[in-house]
Amino acid sequence: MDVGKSDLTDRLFWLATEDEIKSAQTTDVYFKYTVEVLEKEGITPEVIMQVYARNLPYEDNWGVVAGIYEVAKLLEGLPIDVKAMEEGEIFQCAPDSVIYEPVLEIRGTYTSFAAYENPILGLLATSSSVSTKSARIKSLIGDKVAFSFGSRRAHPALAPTIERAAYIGGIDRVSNILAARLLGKKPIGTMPHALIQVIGDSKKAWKAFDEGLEKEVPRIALIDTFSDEKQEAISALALLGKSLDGVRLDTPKSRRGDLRRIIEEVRWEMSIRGGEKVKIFVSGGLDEEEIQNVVDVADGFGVGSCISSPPVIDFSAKIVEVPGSANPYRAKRGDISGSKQVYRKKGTFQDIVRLSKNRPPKGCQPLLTELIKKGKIIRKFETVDQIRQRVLANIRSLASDEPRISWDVS
Ligand code: PCP
Repeated sequence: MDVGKSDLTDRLFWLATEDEIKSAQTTDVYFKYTVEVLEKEGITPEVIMQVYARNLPYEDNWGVVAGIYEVAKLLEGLPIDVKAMEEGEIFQCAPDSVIYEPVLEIRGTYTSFAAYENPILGLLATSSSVSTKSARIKSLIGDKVAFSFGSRRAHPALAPTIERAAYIGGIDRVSNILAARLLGKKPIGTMPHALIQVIGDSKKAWKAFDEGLEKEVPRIALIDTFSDEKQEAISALALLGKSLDGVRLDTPKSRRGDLRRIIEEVRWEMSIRGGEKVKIFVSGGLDEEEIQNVVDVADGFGVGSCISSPPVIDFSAKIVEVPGSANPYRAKRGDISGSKQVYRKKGTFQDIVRLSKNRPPKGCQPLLTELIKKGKIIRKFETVDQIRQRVLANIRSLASDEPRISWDVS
């Protein structure tokens, strides 16, 4: 019986290399079977495949698609044409309808890209799930700040992907050093409990932090390690005075009680002592609900697992058309045939889905545009800041413009 391997010899971690990803070695074996059978049968038609999510793990029916640029690099060089939404675009689902919004479309000989279905979906699901959760959090907090602290909750190889997706989804700053470097940003951090535990005294730790680090590092004192947040906040203010930029409450669940009231106490006690400008950051197991509960009394949020291990957006990749064949429309049960385009009425989130070959509706713009032509990437990638600004603008508009999908076959 195959007892499997205890460890690896050609690499340190159980991770795919870039070359293995690029050559679709991470695919599922049934795609290998499929290509083998089709090639032996000489059945190698051109097909149109579309990638879409039939539903979202949220009440709201909108998501932020991300990972498109990585998919472009994955597919570059294959003899295919690809259309896609822009990185960071808002896409919609209609869970009570058969319609969906494709975020990507591939056209080419099926056997030439069949094996890539896995990595395409993996790249889109990972980044879109993080970007969508990040956008939801940012839409909750408005102009307040949210920091991504969650890279520690995922495999370290994914840190750059996760933090990029969080940033373009609207999160203000990331804590992961490598990810921040690749983003061209400065990482954000406060202080861990370990610093205070090793020194053994909160005040000594805050003082050492203030005296030991360059001035650009924000002086945000962690105030929940050994004693009550209110007392520690008063002590931190008394000790650091004007150099105290903020305090962070990471109150453990066993002491949390009413986090909102604790924050208000800290706000009151610091403000009556001249610390009204000291920011209050909260962290520790934050999710949308807990952020919602304290969004008006806290100034900033450190969010980890909620961003780095979000509910997954379940993208599917399905053949919707075999153009030029006797029966081109062959959607599987539960789906609808034909290459579709998503048209968005300018300045709104009113979308119309139509067959790509049908005439576009007036006053709308198509969301699926050319990404790859004959294997060559023809889209100019935007910077992460350009993408993020567009997502933030969309988040603001979504607050007032109810997104809607309609479809017709005209
Ligand atoms: C880290 C940091 C934040 C946590 C992670 C954010 O704390 O202080 O509180 O991640 P989360 O949103 O998933 O909780 P930990 O490393 O968990 O250390 P501790 O258990 O002392 O909070």
